[in-house]
Amino acid sequence: MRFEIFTLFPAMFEGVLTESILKRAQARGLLHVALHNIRDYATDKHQVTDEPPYGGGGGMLMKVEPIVRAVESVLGGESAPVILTTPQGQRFDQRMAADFATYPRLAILCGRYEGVDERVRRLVVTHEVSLGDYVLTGGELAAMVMLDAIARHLPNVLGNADSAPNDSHSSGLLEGAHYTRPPEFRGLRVPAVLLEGDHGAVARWRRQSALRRTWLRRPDLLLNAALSEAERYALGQLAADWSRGERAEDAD
Ligand code: 6GU
Repeated sequence: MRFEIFTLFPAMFEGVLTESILKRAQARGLLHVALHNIRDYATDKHQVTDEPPYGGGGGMLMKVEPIVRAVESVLGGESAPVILTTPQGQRFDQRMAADFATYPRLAILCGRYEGVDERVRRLVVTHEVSLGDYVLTGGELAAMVMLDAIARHLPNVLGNADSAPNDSHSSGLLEGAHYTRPPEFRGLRVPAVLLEGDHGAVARWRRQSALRRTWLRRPDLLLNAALSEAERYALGQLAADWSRGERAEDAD
């Protein structure tokens, strides 16, 4: 998959792209990231990319011409989603990350200042995406978050082929508790079932742990999770224990 990132600050991406999983994915040819400096597409001799808004009001806006030139010359008429990062966009989530991962090519336009000239939206933007209800100084961090979350859905990017479907949110639930060696630390023991090698029992325990954790931390997710009858019953038991004062431990 190829990402075309349009930004005024390409150097911000360096660390993210040159370490760990994203570095390896690029080295293996699974992921290509091209950084395009919008300033290079400005037409005037001072390479101006921002201006105060018509009508006043303070702040600066990103100008329309450099952005449209940049996007049109890089995409060259090929159709690809062009995502504008903006706090006014649709909220980014795991489903959106998986959907975007199905495209061979994706452009991300990093908004800055008070935003972009409205004509940028009309002319080149296909999707507007926000990370959440807070304001960042610019869209670069948001673009890196999206790039990372999308890239880990690409085939072979993650080491273990089945780790993405088990992630928090992929199943509609949070992930449950995990343990590694040693079996006991400062009196805290790893649940016995995990040490006994019964894979079926381990899978049931994990699902139960995920359900419990989701119920405690993000009960809103349970409304849309695909649950079996037995799981709905188990949740009812959790709720009944809770109301009797037998509080389920979060870290089991
Ligand atoms: Cl995508 N951009 C900016 N500037 N702020 C944000 C955001 C995006 N998502 C949350 N806050």
